Amino acid sequence: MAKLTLPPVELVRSGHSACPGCGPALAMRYLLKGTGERTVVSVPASCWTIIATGYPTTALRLPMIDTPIEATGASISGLRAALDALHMSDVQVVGFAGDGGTVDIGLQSLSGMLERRTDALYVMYDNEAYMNTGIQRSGSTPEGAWTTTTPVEGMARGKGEPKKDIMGIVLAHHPVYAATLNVAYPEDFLRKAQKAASLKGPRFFHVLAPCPPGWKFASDQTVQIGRLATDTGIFPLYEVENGKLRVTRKLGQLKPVRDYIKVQGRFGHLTDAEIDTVEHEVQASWAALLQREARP
Ligand SMILES: Cc1ncc(C[n+]2csc(CCOP(=O)(O)OP(=O)(O)O)c2C)c(N)n1
Ligand SMILES: [Mg+2]
Repeated sequence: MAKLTLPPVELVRSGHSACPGCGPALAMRYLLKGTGERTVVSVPASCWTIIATGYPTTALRLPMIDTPIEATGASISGLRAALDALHMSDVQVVGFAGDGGTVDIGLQSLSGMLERRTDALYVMYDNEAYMNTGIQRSGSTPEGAWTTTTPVEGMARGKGEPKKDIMGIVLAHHPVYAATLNVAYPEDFLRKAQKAASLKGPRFFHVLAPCPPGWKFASDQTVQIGRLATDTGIFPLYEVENGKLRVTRKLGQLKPVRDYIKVQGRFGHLTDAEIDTVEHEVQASWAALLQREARP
């Protein structure tokens, strides 16, 4: 991967109220370095509303609107129309929503924005649960994970359903550009943010953003765990431009998923046999991804 120097501009102020080691805080920071100062951000109810809007202050150095949780897609369509009417088509419109606000509550609104071909970038930062309200499971929580609504006690063994394939859903709408990003790989992150900012039309990011209190790991491990998510094949990094998929972090040999699972308290109850099942599933989906990349 080419080494880029991250632009020094900081559009996220220090002193905000994110937890130590917050993956979503890094996601916003890297994103805005890529989209630049002429950006408007729509943030629905999520951890990021708490991080950004301790009234009367704000953690962002640019305009932000606080959106109902289900309406991010609609709000960025409206912002785009309003800015175009004001002849401000150069302004980047960004929706910055959590996984719950995207794959569950805001899915219809996201679908509408993609289908209308809104010229905007929708970013889903995935901390894999409804974290702001107390670690409830979302459609994006991985199978087997402990959350407060998928407990581990008696017969209960964490979440019983697989993670929703949001990239598959988004790609069915044929966006001009969609990519997976990881806060643990900032150079890849920045390149994709800059690329998205250079394009017109509906664009989508799925960003892995580890959460120390929700995933139950020490706050100095965010980057280490983020890297393992990609290097084990659990969260591969790729981009799809006009239908053509390209893996942006090539991996010769996948690291064992055990290395990722064993360092997080939310998976502490998983047996060796259950981890082996995850390993097989990850290997199959990695092989399918490489096959898809090889298609002309
Ligand atoms: C319609 C509606 N239902 C529920 C809520 C309460 N609520 C506020 S933030 C939040 C959690 C959102 O989870 P996610 O989108 O994953 O963002 P995170 O908190 O993890 O950053 C919920 C359920 C709400 N604001 N509006
Ligand atoms: Mg979340």
